Amino acid sequence: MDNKNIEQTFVFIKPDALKNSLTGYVLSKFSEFHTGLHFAGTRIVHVCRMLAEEHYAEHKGKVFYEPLLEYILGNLHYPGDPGKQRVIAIVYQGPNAVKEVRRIAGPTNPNNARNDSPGCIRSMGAVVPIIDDDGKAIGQRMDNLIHASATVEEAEREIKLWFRPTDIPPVMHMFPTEVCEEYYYFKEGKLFTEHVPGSICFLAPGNMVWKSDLEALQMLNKNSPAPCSLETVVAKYLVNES
Ligand code: IDP
Ligand code: MG
Repeated sequence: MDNKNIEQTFVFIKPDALKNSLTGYVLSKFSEFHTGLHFAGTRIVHVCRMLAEEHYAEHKGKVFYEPLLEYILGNLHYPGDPGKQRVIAIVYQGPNAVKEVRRIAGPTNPNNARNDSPGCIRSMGAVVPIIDDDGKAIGQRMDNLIHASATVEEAEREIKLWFRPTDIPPVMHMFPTEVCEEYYYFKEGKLFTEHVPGSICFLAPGNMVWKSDLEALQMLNKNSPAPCSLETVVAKYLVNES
């Protein structure tokens, strides 16, 4: 078998696609028959604000940031219906997975997608005006049906942000893992290695963890500069916990 350039990439099916019953269409476009890619992991995720903020950290401060979070949290497509507020998170694996998935997803802006790449998934999306309290249009939201990692580095960050190692079969792991030897607790943005009232234990001895997460936790615990935020490590362990 030709193992050249086997990659993993990260996709999630956004609330607008779920609302419009486009899940089957998306999965079909990415099927192994069409792309040569296979599933390495899937999770139904009721997205919490911490995860959404970490995922879209690069857009913080932009006019579309808050509407984007509301969109991904499912508040716009399933208002008042938390039981339906979810996305389908997927890891795809195979040759040139990142580029292949981006090609089929198409351009970020659905209008550009329709013009430049008819037939791509995002050509079925919508551009929606963002209206302020006075009814004035102050920007646009791009409801583009799916997320897809743009680079190999982004894919690694996002897979580790959304998935625990145990969500992916060990034979499909592409990033090093380790067994945790300590307890780690989280409360109000702070890390603890012993239980404090109101804290949540997110890792315990014997849990399998991404090696890079464990290294980050060890640095954060010593108050040394870490390669990622505490929330980046914690968010995936709290997915669907409450
Ligand atoms: P991508 O999803 O194609 O990688 P990014 O620039 O990473 O595009 O942006 C993440 C998401 O944020 C987009 O999918 C889209 O929903 C939203 N977004 C990005 N740029 C804009 C913009 O200029 N206006 C409104 N929404 C945007
Ligand atoms: Mg992106």
